[in-house]
Amino acid sequence: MTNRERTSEVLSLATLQLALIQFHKDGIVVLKDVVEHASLDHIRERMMQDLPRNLASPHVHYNHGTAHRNVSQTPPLAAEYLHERVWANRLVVNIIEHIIGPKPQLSFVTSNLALPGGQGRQAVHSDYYCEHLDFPVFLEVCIFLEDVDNRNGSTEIWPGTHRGYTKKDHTYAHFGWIKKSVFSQRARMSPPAQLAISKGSVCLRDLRMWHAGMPNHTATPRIMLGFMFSPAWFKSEMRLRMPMEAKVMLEAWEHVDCLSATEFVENDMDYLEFRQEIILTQGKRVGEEKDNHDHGRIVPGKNDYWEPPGTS
Ligand SMILES: O=C(O)CCC(=O)C(=O)O
Repeated sequence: MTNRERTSEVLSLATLQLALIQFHKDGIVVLKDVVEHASLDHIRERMMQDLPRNLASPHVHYNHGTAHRNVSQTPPLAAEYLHERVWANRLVVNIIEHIIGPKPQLSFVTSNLALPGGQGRQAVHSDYYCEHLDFPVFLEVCIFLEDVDNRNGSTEIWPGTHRGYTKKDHTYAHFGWIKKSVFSQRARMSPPAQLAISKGSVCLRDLRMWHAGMPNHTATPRIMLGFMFSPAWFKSEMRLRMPMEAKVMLEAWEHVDCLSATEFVENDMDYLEFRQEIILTQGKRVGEEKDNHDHGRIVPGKNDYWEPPGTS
């Protein structure tokens, strides 16, 4: 990518082609240096202030067991924190539009904090836990608020696993942990990796792609924001909740649809207590088939992740 593309926020045809080929091949593409650090630091500072209250809440949500210390936290939703290059980066949206069509709908916002001192790691899983179509539908924009690599919990990714796998490959009915026999066979062909990703980069991934949260061996929390987009025609059943003061800003982002899946709240909104439900199915009764988010209680064991031959 060139600096000219970064400044104009328009991708050249050559970059767009490269990004799309990469995305369709691996299920993930990374755009380097497309968000200014000041915006990331602004959000990070607030999230670090919010962290003690999130951890103290009776509703705190740990992913894949409490001991691993991977916790979800709603990022600040007040208007001053809605930096466009984070929430609706035009370069990334340009790629998204060529994958799932114009004006993609935003219907889910979250973050994962890999906290220091965690034990173990996450199970290899796909976030698309239910039956799904055989082409890209939900895309997640992941933004780390700091440099990441294998020391501080860069996510383990399994390139190419967005294609060819379905719910039959999952261990449990309502969340997408992958069966040992299936990921072992895949690893022989194409093992996973933990990428080194610099601050300011944006990852775009197909929600079907397998991945896993990894331990943070440093003393500083690693924060990854996640924004889920889906095609306008799909009509996601998830609902965002945002303070009314954010509406003008979201309306101004005409390149994305941040409105049709959003309920605006008039009074003071405690965004930290807004813990969004993941619903990726369509037309089903809520609760019929969904990620029950009970990962906090089920701890991944040795059968839930891959280790290179000769380890342990
Ligand atoms: O925090 C991460 O790196 C990944 C988290 C994740 O995949 C999850 O909680 O489902």
